[in-house]
Amino acid sequence: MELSKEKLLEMYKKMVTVREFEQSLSEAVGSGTLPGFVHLGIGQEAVHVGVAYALRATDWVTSTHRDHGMLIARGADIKRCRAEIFGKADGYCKGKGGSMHLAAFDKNAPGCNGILGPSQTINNGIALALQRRGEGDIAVVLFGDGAAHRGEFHEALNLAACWKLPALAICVNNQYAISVCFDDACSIDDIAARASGYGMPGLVVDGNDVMAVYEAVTETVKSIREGKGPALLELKTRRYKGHFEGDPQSYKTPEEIAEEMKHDPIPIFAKQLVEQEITTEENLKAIEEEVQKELQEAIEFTDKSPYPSLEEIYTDLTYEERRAV
Ligand SMILES: Cc1ncc(C[n+]2csc(CCOP(=O)(O)OP(=O)(O)O)c2C)c(N)n1
Ligand SMILES: [Mg+2]
Repeated sequence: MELSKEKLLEMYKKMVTVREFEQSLSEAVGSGTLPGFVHLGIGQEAVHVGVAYALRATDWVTSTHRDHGMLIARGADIKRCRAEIFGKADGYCKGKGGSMHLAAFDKNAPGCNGILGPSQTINNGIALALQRRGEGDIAVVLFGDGAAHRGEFHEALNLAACWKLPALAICVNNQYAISVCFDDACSIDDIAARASGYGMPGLVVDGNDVMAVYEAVTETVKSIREGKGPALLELKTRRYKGHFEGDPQSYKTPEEIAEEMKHDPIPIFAKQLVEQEITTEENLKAIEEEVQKELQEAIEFTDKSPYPSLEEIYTDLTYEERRAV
């Protein structure tokens, strides 16, 4: 592992933060304090953290309904993320975006997206702007295996390839689109194979191994920054919770769920860190306790924050206003 010890432990802390943040949302849905649809990324932390740490602060990331973790991994304030998801005035979007449209412009993260597909074409727009600026920054989009079957996927890859945009498309293949299993919805094994149809590199990566994700994204980004054009990565992972919080996943067998849990990215990374003598189990425990403290602060911050006033309905409607939030 060529990253410094501090960076590696920071990555571990981020993975645990994302997990615990999402877990606390699950509990809030269960107790009835968080209404509405929430899609949790529990099980996909290696994707969020591996991608985030391979990028630089001036790059951009757009994402999906399951990507609170992407923003947190990128450094977004968990207090403002949680407040946003609860519809509170101190949230990143003043409580008007919610879980599915959580955005953190201070982290070049223009948002999760509740509609499948458009983030891929939106990402091309960002990539075009970055290409014109000419500072070597890139635009990254995350989308699911289900979204990879929509028209926008093909349109976006084709245009990005024709214009050699500095764009990285990342398919987070968790094997399900709601209750539809990947094998029933796709005639090939890997979404990454579609890259050749657009004349760009396509790579399959173990999305449960944070270092594998980090390394693959780092290498790919290097080539994109050199002006070699866009690329497609497919990160194979699993989601441990249902499609939305409350979905009992009756479309998965208990054996399948047990098998998924064997590839939990957090214990995998913890084992790597201890076996390579980067840290000790006690240190990892201390990090986990720190996360619990920070999460508690985010919960208190959210509880104290008011709901937005009615007049707020008419503000932040233009792009310029949204950017200023
Ligand atoms: C255009 C559009 N069609 C349908 C939906 C309803 N929908 C929400 S999530 C989802 C499945 C998404 O699957 P995938 O892309 O694999 O992402 P995952 O939920 O697995 O992260 C669907 C069909 C939607 N949000 N937008
Ligand atoms: Mg999926």
